[in-house]
Amino acid sequence: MCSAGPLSAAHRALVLQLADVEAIKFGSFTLKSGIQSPLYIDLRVTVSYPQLLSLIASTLLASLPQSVTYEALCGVPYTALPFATAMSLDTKVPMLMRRKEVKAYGTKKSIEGAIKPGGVVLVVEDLVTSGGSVMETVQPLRDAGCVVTDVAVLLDRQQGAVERLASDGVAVHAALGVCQVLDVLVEEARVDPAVAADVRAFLAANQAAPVTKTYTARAAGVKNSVGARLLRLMDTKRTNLSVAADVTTAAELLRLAAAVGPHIAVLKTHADTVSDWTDDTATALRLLADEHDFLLFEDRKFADIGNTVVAQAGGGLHKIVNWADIINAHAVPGPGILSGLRVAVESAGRSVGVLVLAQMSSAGNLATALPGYTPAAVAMAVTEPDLVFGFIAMEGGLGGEACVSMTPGVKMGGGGDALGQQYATPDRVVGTAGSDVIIVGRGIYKADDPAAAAKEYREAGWAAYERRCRGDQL
Ligand code: S5P
Repeated sequence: MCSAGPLSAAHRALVLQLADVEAIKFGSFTLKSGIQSPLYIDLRVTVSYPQLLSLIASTLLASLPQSVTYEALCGVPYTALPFATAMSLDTKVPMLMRRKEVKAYGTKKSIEGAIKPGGVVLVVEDLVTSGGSVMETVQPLRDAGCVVTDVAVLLDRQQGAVERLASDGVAVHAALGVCQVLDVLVEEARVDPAVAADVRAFLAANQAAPVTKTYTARAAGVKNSVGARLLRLMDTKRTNLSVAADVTTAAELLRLAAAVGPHIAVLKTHADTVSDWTDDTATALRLLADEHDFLLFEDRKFADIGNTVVAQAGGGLHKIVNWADIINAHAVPGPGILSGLRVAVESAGRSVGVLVLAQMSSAGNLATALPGYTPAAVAMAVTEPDLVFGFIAMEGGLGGEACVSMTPGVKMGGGGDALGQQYATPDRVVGTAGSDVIIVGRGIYKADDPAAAAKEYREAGWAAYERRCRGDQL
């Protein structure tokens, strides 16, 4: 992993300047995955240092082999946008720009700029770990008709991105590898050799192991019995589809559940949108769940203090923990919410699993926008593995392979709605972002034939999972 050649003077100067502005730090940091890392790299700060930006641009350009030619540059948002801009100003090569949030109105374009179909685009990225974020820019460029075969990267964490992007037909040209950075900082007495050794050991032990294992292989490590059952059920039934049954009457709900039942692993309900909900609705849903072998997930999104959620989960009109297999909770109230849900679950005397909302799909949501939110939510969740088995999240891998990621905002063709929903395709969610379960609402229940639509989503989600297991696309 740490084999790399000696660096030029410009590369060495770049390393020292990155350390000067604290873009590279040593200590103990909680990563988004919940893992403690002795190394923290945050290159966003570079935007405030124009001299450094221009050194980054010239070093990125100098690190490209002569054979790499391109007609446009496209930075991966956001950190690499100024890098691509500086490279464009240096070379006079035009830029394209990818939107992170696709507009729900107007043109719905995800790539802005003067796109030339068949034009070769060089993607620019600040940091690669698994390569997932690079593919989130490569894929829309390819969808728009551009040819993308190369990415210029400032820093490679050397945790597997090169191999994985190669399997997607993208060659990585990194100006710096993390091991070279460590070498320079030790030689210049900026970092203690013992700290550098720690970081090397950490990197070796944490090779971005994209969860390429099968669901069943992961089930044994899942302490919550519902989570383990879900993983096994998905492999047995060959489906990673959850239908969001957002209908408004009990009759519609039961009709939809019966129609999609053979294709799904999970039926997700919003009981409080059903105008005529009774205990009989829950009983009928349970019968259908048992008949077709799927789990019931009541998406109540608890968000209150422990004492209140005990009553909300156990009582009221819906008595959720009496019939749901899966419930979910926001992390905002702190660990007390999990303690409250535990009380409600234990008094119901049934097996129930909890998902923590670590990220959301809606534009501008604070869970995704605030840098520390997702790691804090993951850290809270992983302390109670017998109760919490995973996350509502836009990506997989949060909390490690013993956690399940379920992702809403899924629709063939992507796009969004007028109220902030942002969609990704099943392939992107399971294949590129590494999530485990796709949650599809309107794409299925609004279709003319919901059963046929469910079959189509099931096949797309499953094909992406099979490719992921083979390591074809990550
Ligand atoms: O961040 C989220 C979390 C959830 S659970 N974004 C979401 O859209 N959801 C739910 O997923 C939402 O409440 C709805 O039930 C479903 C998405 O429905 P669709 O019609 O947009 O596919």
